Amino acid sequence: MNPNQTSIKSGKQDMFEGVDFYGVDDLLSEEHLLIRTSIRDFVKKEISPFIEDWAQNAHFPYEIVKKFGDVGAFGPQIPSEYGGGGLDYIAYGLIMQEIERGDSGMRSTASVQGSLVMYPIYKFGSEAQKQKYLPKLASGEMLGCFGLTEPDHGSNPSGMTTNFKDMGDHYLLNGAKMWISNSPKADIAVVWAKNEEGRIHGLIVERGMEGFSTPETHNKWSLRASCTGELVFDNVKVPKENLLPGKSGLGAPMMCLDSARYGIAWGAVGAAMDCYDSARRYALERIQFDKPIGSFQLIQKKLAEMLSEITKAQLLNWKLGKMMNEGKATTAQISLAKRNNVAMALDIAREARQIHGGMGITGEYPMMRHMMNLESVVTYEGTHDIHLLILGHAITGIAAFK
Ligand code: TGC
Ligand code: FAD
Repeated sequence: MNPNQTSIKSGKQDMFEGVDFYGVDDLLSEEHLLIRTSIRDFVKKEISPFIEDWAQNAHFPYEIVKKFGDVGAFGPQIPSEYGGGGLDYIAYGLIMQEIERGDSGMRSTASVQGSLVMYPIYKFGSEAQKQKYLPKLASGEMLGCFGLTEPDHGSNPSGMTTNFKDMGDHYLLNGAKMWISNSPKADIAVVWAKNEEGRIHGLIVERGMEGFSTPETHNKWSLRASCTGELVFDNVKVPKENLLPGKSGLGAPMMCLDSARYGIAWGAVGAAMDCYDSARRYALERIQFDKPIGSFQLIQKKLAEMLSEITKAQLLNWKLGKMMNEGKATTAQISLAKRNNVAMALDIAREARQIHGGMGITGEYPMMRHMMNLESVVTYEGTHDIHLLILGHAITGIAAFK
């Protein structure tokens, strides 16, 4: 079945065909192109027809979790022996791009699971932890979340106060995390907390442990199809075998963030392409002053600038993906791409909305939803300004955070 013929977005066909002005596809392998096609088709069938309703109704479609597992969207970069896709970072990026073309909240669900839950268990977990959790997370049988941010410690996670004490046969965990994607529905949480010496460690906390709750955060104007909540730990007894043994210190969660921020750099290009695609079609269809509005220079300027920015971001992602595959990408290089591409996508969403005039504010078109989503994306995983400071640090050798 050709998804172009069947998928309906807000009562309209999802006609998206891709944006590739510079032949960036020539830089991709056959396998990359196949993976992209399969995820693009999945989005047209499983996300586009429903996303406006989910977002308007602030509904997280829990059934998408199993579907993401089936299509290989969870942990594509994790080795296949643990249920992951065993794919490279360019494939991972393409998957995030296509899912975020559908919706940033849907990409959040997938990237948290792959980069912030499966990755730390794979990288820092014991063999028993990997066997216990990774295959179920990969298949979508289990959903996870990642708890770093606290009410009083967002950009400055090293100040966290969530803590655990060694009680001999178990750890006792206390504290709270805030703004946690997937938390209200998650089966497990990878939680970052300080031990009695103030050293940060990762712990796997399971739903059902006494004293552990996950209240939902309501009234968001952004990422409305994704669920967000808190993690509250009130004397939670965590078995000792749930501590991630492989790495401690802030560097451990920061390594997870490198992987997730990389996925966001690709995802943002997906959102930008969706807005550009919609604007280009509308500009050719909408008649004012007896002509398609696409014939006016000011509209052409907007479209030309959008295409220029998308093309630059695609090339940036491809090169960053090569460096990720070689294990050479630095945190600052990832920051540059995350910061640039999310800001670019937000600008394009706003310009594309203008091209649609009044129609642009309705759910008939995707720009307002992308725009509101991107307000979260520009803030989470390090704000726009924090990434600027990470770059400033790399340029000067001087950290200006404090
Ligand atoms: P700083 O002094 O720079 O570093 C402390 C220690 O951490 C090490 N480190 C890294 N190690 C490996 N990889 C990295 N990327 C690392 N970054 C830092 C560093 O070497 C040092 O180690 P050591 O051994 O010397 O102690 O740290 P700082 O306290 O000054 O803070 C700076 C920094 C960069 C952490 C902060 O500016 C920052 O990035 N803040 C942003 C916080 C953030 O991004 N939070 C994200 C929460 S998760 C989330 O948003 C998920 S949304 C998911 C979704 O829905 O898609
Ligand atoms: P603050 O840190 O309070 O920042 C407020 C403002 O001050 C920002 O503009 C910031 O740039 C600026 N600022 C802060 N420090 C400096 C400085 N040194 N110099 C200059 N300016 C500065 N976290 C998780 O752990 N897991 C998740 O799954 C997760 N999901 C999220 C989902 C959503 C929808 C949202 C909105 C957030 C999520 N987060 C998650 C949290 C996110 O990572 C934080 O919101 C983000 O890191 C910023 O922290 P903050 O909101 O506390 O803002």
